[in-house]
Amino acid sequence: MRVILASPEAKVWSERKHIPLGLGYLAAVLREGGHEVMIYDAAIEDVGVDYYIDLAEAQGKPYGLIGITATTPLIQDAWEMAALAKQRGLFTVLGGPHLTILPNESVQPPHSAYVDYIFKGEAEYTFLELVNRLDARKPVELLPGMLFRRGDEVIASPESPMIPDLDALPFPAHDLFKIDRYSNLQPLTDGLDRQARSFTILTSRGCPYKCTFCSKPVTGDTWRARSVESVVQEWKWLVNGLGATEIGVTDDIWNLKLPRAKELCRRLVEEGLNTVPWVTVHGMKVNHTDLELFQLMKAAGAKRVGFGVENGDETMLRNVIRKGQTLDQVRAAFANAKAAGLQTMGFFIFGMPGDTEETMEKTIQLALELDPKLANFMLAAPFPGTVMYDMIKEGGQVFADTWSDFAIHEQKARFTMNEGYDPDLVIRKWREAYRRFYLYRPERVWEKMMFKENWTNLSHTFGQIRRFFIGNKDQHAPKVA
Ligand code: B12
Ligand code: SF4
Repeated sequence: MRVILASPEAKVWSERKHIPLGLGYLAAVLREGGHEVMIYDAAIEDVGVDYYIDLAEAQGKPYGLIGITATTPLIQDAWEMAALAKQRGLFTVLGGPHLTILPNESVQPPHSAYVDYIFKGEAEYTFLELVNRLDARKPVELLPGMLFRRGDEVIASPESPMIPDLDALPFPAHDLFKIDRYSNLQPLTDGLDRQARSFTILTSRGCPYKCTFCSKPVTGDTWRARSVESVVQEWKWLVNGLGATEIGVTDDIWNLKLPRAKELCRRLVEEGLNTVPWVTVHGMKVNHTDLELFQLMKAAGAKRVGFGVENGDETMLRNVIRKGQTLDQVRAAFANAKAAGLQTMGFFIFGMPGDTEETMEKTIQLALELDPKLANFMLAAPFPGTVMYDMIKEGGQVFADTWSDFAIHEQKARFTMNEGYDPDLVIRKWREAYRRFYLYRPERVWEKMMFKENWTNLSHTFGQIRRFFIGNKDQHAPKVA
C-alpha cells in the first residue's frame, strides 16, 4: 500500500525544525514490510498534504492511508489533516503522545467522522500489522494499543505497547526526510551552522525519573537502551551515507548508564566519527555525569551539552519538581562540562505551582551564576497526564481553552493556583530572566552583536526581541472569577 506519514506544523516553534523521528521509525518498518512510504512534515513543506494526495491520484498511484502524529498542542491540526485526507478517500490513522494520553477523544464525534484508527504507545509493529491487513483487504481486528469505532461501539485495547528490543528495529528511514529543509538543531543559539544537514538519533527510549511537569505518555517511566554497536552503525550511516554535518542526540536521558555513555564516545572516536559535531538536544541529567564523560564527549566530537536545571531553589527542586538532583550536582556538571571545553546550555522553568518571587529570583541568580552559553527560560505548561496537571486541577485553575494553548513557547500564563501564586508575576519574572541574562550584561550583548545571523535576518532578530524582552499586550493572565 502507498502510505503518507504526516506531521502537522508546530506553529509555535517555528525556530526549530527537526526531523520527526517517530515517523522515521514507522516508515522504516512499513518499508521493510513492502509498503511504499512518503513522509510529509508540514513544518518544512510549502504545500499542503492534499497537494501530494491529489498528485498521486492524478498519476494513477493513489495513497491508500495517511498516518498522522500529534503532540498535545498539535492535535487540532492533526484532526484537520485527517478530515482533509478522509475527504479524498484515504484511511486515516492517528498516533503519538497526545493519542496515547487521550485516545478516546479522537474516536468520538465529530472526530470519528474522519479518524478511522488510533494507536497508543510505540506502534511500529502494530501499525504495520494494520496496514498489512488493510492492504490485503482482510477484516480489521483489534491490535494491542489500538482503538476504533464500529458503528456506535468503540473497540479499544487497554494496552500501550513498548518495543522491548530496540536493536531489533530497523534504523529510522532517515533517507526519506528532505533534510536540506530542516534548520539546524539549535538555531536559537549562536555558533552552530544554520545550513547544517542535521539529523537526530535516539540511543535509548524513556526515562525513569518522575519530574512533575514532564509528559511521557509513550514511554512512561521505563528506560530501554540500544546497544552501543547499533547506535554506532546508525551514526556511521548518517555521517558516511547521508552526509550529516550535525547530529543531535534526542534521548530523554542518554547518559543514564555512565559506562555505556562513555563506551559510545570511545567507539565514535575509534570509528573516526568524531569529525561531525553533535549536541545533546534536550539535555542530559546532571547527576549521571563526571569529568571523564565530558572529556570523552569532547573527544568524540560533541560541541554543546544541555542540562535541565529547572529551578534555583532546592526545596522547589526536591518537593515540587521532584527532579531527583541537587543544586550542587547542577554546579558540578556545568563546571565539568566547561572544563572539558564543551559549550553549555541550561533549561529553566518559571511558574511551577509554589514558585514565588523569591524562588524565581533564585532561578535567575542561578542562571547568572552558571552562565551557560545559552539559557532557555520556559513557562511551565500543565500537560494532561502529568503530576503538575493534577496539582493544578486540585488547587488551582487551568486557563487553556484549546489544546493548542498548551504549547510551551506560546508565552502566556496557562494556569493559576488558588493560593500564593501570581501568573502575571510569573510572566514578569520570566521576561526579567531573559533581560538580565542577555540584555543587561555587556559581554552577552556584544556576543549577540557579533553573531552575523542577527544582522542578516533582521525581521527574525526583531521578532526575538519583541518575544523575549518586550512581549504582547494580551499576555496577561485571564481574571479568575
Ligand atoms: C525531538 C522532540 C522535539 C523536536 C522535534 C519534534 C518532531 N519534529 O517530531 C522539537 C524540538 C521540534 C519538538 C517540539 C515540540 N515538542 Co517535542 N519532543 C521531542 C522528543 C524529545 C523526542 C521525540 C521523538 O523523536 N521520540 C521518539 C519516537 C520514536 O517516539 P514518538 O515520536 O513518540 O513516536 C512513537 C509513538 O508515539 C508512535 N507514534 C507517533 N506518531 C505516530 C503516528 C501514527 C500514525 C502511529 C500509528 C503511531 C505514532 O509510534 C512511534 C514509534 O514508536 C520528545 C520526548 C520523547 N521522548 O518522545 C518530546 C515531546 C514529544 N515533545 C513535546 C512537546 C510538548 C513539544 C512541543 C509541543 C513544544 C512546544 N513548542 O510547545 C513542540 C511541538 C512540535 C511537534 N512537532 O510536535 C512533548 C509532548 C507531550 C504531549 N503531551 O504531547 C514531549 C513528549 C516531551 C515531554 N516529555 O514533555 N520536540
Ligand atoms: S524532565 Fe527529563 S529527567 Fe525529568 S522525567 Fe522528563 S525526561 Fe526524565
